[in-house]
Amino acid sequence: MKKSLLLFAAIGALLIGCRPVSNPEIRMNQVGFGPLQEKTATIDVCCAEAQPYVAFVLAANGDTVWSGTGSATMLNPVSGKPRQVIDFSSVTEPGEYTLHVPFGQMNFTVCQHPYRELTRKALRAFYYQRASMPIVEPYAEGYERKAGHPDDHVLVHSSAATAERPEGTPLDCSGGWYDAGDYNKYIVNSGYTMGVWLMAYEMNKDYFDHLSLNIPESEQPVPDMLAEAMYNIRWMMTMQDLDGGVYHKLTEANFEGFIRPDECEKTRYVVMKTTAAALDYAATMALAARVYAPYEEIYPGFCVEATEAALAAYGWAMAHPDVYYDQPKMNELFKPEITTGAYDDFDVTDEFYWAATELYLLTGDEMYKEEAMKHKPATYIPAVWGNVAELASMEWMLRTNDVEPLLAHLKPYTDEVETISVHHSPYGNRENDFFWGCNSEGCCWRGIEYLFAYKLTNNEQYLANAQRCLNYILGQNATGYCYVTGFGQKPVCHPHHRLSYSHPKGTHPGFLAGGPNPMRQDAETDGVKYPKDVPADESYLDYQPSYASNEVTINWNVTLFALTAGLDALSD
Ligand code: G3I
Ligand code: 9MR
Repeated sequence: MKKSLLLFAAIGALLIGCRPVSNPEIRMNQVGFGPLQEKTATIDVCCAEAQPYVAFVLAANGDTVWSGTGSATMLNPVSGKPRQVIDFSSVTEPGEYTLHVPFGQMNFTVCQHPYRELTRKALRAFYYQRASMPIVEPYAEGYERKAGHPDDHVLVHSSAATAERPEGTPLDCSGGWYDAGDYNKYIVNSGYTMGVWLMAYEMNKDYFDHLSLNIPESEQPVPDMLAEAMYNIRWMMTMQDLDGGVYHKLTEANFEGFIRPDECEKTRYVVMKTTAAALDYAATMALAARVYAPYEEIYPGFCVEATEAALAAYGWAMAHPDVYYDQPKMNELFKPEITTGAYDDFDVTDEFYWAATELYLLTGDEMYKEEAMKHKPATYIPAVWGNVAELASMEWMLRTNDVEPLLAHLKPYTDEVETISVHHSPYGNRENDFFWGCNSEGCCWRGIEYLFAYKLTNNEQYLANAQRCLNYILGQNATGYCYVTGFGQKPVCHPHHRLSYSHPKGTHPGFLAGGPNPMRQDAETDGVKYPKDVPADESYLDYQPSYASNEVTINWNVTLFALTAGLDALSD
């Protein structure tokens, strides 16, 4: 009985393609390589003194198409583990291959568009995240579910009460995407996500104009990715108060359990207006008013409405330049207590810079240019939800070509690839590369920076490094995981994602997991157990409770597809 159960479990696991293959010695991009793309893999070797290992590549018909050796042994600068890099870039014919090394083997694919399906799935992930509507076939592609969180009767929290909208006033704030593994909707993170989203669109318009996502709006004469984004932008618009201020978030008082959206019954609130929310909102609306201008017929009146919304929000922020979201402090003053995601940010200089930049580009009003320059940061800082300066800097770079600060920022990482990187990547060579959400905020974002540098300079070295960042995400990394659900031979199977956990079909495809995080906040507060003494770059658990290393979010997924789409667009 036991044996047959085991057999069934094994067959079931194989059928759903979610059985991690234990192959610790070989780490490589498990999704595929373009014909002319650099192709490398990383192998573990016995010791620092190991001589280059012998390796060869077999084609599907058994022919040896490449043979050679690994590099000199290098010690991983984070863990100290001895590794070698194998370079088999000369395999250029599309096909299925196997890389053989002394202690193992691993299959890989060479094809013309290795990242098209990945890009499509990473974008479709947002369709799955839609609140307030059912996910139906033929768009669900196997992941149908009932609507949840109508959000048409959200209450004004005491922290957000005004004379016109006193505490408990019901508002209709339906639609939008769930933020992450939780079911709440946060303006700061949505704003950042829309910024990266629309910037990705602007940089690859032709590509996205032709990318079909199979969503309910696919028949409309508007690019699918803009239609998907509009679902969230419309929700964001409902979050503006009558005075121009914007609620920080729409949330339950405390996180839901791991139940389906349609089972959720907690009261939802709009909470406290903040400067960061107003500015991220203003930037998003100004950017959207510009990007959606050609689609006036499909979205009548949208651009005027978005422009007015942006101006009003910016005006509010100028009048309230330092209202920060401090959840513990807020909870001392207002009830019910709110314990969900904070997205707290106590420096809004960068938000002023981004919003003023977008308002200037939309209106041409010099006042906003002055405002932008007043808030421009002195140093170069990668863009994350809590620091959006680079989103503005990218807009300026596109117009002035002043790319030097970006190149200077990238230089040390570029140098590391050739000198110390056991994963042949400009990411993952430093202890501080690893933190909550680092797969996106560290690795994918750096890949996007390289792509951007390539666009502005045409220097192929930057393109190669963008690709290397993606290789890291897709398996050439310290854990050997392909960090995107539904992809790779060692995929992420158990993300911290209520939608996936509560769905009969389980893990939804196309989501990027947060990644190794040595701070392990989930261990402290929720008793998540990590193996003892794991190095920073392996501090990751494919384990549903591990929200600090294995959650999925909209802001991370947008960087995934911005990177894969940018690379895929070049494969045509
Ligand atoms: O950015 C620094 C980095 O420069 C530094 O090297 C590193 C190590 O100290 O820390 C980094 O900061 C981390 C930051 O995430 C990175 O964005 C913080 O330690 C870490 O506490 C912070 O975590 C945030 C987390 O909420 C806790 O506040 C995540 O960014 C953020 O994505 C996450 O957001 C949650 C929402 O609140 C609720 N919904 C799910 C979502 C994802 O987990
Ligand atoms: O599920 C929550 C996740 O979305 C957040 O990122 C994370 C940090 O705020 O919190 C998760 O919720 C956990 C809560 O913080 C503590 N108790 C367990 C919850 C679910 O595992």
